[in-house]
Amino acid sequence: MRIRKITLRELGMKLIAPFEISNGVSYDRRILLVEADVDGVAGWAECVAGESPHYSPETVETARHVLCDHLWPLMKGKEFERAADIFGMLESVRGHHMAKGGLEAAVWDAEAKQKGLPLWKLLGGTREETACGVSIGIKNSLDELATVVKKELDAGYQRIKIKIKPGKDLEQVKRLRQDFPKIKLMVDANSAYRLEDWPLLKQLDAYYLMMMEQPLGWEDIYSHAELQKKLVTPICLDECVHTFEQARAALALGACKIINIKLGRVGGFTGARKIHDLCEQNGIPVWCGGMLESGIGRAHNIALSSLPNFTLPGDVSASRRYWVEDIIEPEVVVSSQGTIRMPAGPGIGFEPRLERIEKLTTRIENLA
Ligand code: OSB
Ligand code: MG
Repeated sequence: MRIRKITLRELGMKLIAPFEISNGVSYDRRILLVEADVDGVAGWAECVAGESPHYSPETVETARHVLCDHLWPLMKGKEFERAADIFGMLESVRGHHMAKGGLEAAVWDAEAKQKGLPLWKLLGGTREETACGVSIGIKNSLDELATVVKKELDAGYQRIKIKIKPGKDLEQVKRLRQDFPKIKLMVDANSAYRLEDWPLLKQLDAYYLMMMEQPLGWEDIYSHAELQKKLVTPICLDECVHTFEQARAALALGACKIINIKLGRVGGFTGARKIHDLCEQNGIPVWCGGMLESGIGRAHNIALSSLPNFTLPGDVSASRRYWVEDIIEPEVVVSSQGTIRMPAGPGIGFEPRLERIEKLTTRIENLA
């Protein structure tokens, strides 16, 4: 196989509602799509870098630069056997996992299409449907939060994750537990606390949360291990785990009992599968995180979620929670049971809507 050409498109897409997390608010997304021509077959993927470097150091701009000036030169004219080889071919570039993940995932889609297989089957997936949760941003009032939670539960979602930050934490959880004593509930702090805040986080133990996601520093595996010793609530790591080696360190130190796997954060499917397998061998469940993706990135998340150790509901939810109109056909829909079925078609199993994509494109670059 050889990548003949890459088309990078940046799209401007307005979220249906602003999404607030501990370190910023998103209103409009800059969606970076990677289309790879692999021996005449088009593979599509999304680079999930954000507009600003507040979740990870990468941004849409850094990803574009690294894709054009560093990753493409490593791939141009090179023969490879399968998409699984790409991660290794990009190894000389340090970090920049979201840029790498966008490129790698596009080649996976193309390989699956060449073989006439759904991507989830090519990956070795076994789950024919995946359980869905929702991630709910920080709200202005407790009533507003409770109203949104009720709406998502009524839609069928199996678990609720709320974003927290200092001053918007205990009261929020307490209120939801009053209104919804039995639901699967969890919190995500996006690194808003420090180990010294443990007495406050310890109070959350009273509300039998499924897990507490990334409470401490984005690179601070050690402090999570210290915190986990003090808590009954399982810690789930997100920001801290970019590599297999970091996952191994986190498990060895007891820094978490669950890992959220995001394709972009770990550099694509090869990195994701290695972390998935390590967790499976160690009895650590995983689930698929989200990055407010368009339908293209969402489709890849669905395929990833078919792997056997994705035993917990993910942050992969319906297109219409994010967008008035998505850029794939069909859109991602969630059943009233809170599940998404694996698609039957080849590759990602959803068609890019080229006309709509063109309309939303603000910038285009061809690498050949
Ligand atoms: O921490 O999981 C996170 C969105 C942007 C950046 C980080 C995170 C999130 C979400 C949203 O939680 C998940 C989604 O609905 O796509
Ligand atoms: Mg998170």
